[in-house]
Amino acid sequence: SNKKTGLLIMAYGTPRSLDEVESYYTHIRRGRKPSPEQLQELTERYEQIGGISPLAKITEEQAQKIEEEVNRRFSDREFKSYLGLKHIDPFIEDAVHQMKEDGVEEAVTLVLAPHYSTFSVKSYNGRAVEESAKIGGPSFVTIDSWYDEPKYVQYWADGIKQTFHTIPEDEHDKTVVIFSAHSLPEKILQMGDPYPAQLQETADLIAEKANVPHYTIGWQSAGNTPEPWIGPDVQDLTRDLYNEHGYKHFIYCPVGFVADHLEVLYDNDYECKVVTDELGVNYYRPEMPNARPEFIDCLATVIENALAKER
Ligand code: FEC
Repeated sequence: SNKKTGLLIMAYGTPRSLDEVESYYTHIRRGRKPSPEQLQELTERYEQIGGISPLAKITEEQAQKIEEEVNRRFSDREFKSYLGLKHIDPFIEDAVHQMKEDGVEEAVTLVLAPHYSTFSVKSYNGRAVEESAKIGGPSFVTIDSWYDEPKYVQYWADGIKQTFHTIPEDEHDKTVVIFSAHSLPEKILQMGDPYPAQLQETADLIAEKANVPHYTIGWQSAGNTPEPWIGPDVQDLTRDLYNEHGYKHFIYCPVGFVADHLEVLYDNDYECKVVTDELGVNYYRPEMPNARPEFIDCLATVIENALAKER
């Protein structure tokens, strides 16, 4: 019979309603409750993007569709997906318990973020492996990163090409693409974290494929802590690029993320647009991958490659 294989699909997680914002935020802050002002500020950001209800659905849809697609591709395995979230239930640990209950002995881990960092992917995979060791759960084939998967590169290259079609040809040279990912505390640099170099490589690959004349990388959504975070921040970068080069068109590609969530709908579509409006230049942001078929195909390929390496 077919080999039962778990798919541990991990993502950041988002509150499902405004009532859950406080517990979610407390978890992100490693158990420290936010002040009423901080809570208010985050709640207002969610309200600004029209509330939060659709965001959680995207991750669920991604997991469901990945499961369907890998089941189409393998005749000797039967895959079942388990959603494991970093900051809200079902937590990563819950998913590991469910797999054990279901008798899953082998599973593949996939984090819905392309770049590896000790702050992101390492902690997702680490939590899964640790919990499994504690309870005698499944053994894992862990995927560390997929930032250079050709289908991911193609996805963004296509989005950028489509965007360029909406810009007059003689202004392509007045157009810049900003590739970004979530900022992290600067101390990761001293730890030799591969995260910044991986973002640069994603940008180089996409820019080459889409024939982008001008591009650069930037960082977004930095936390509100006293320690320094990796820069330049995308908002400052927008101003600097305008001042130095006089670009008229700014295309934002938040390639460190894969869904329409707060960090994109607010930090790009609202905050960066405030700056482009102020400068009198045009704002563009290609569509996020979400559960689009091309992206599901991309992630199924990432899983297929990881399992092929194990053989
Ligand atoms: O739409 C949503 O509801 C969730 C959007 C969301 C995504 C996301 C992705 C990443 N984060 C990463 C690191 C950090 C670090 C801190 C931090 C704080 C927040 C806060 C919110 C938030 N993050 Fe997030 N992140 C998202 C949302 N993140 C809300 C708290 C308020 C704020 O600071 O804005 C700082 C924690 C601390 O204070 O100690 C560090 C990384 C990613 C990308 C990789 C991944 O998706 O896992 C890295 C989406």
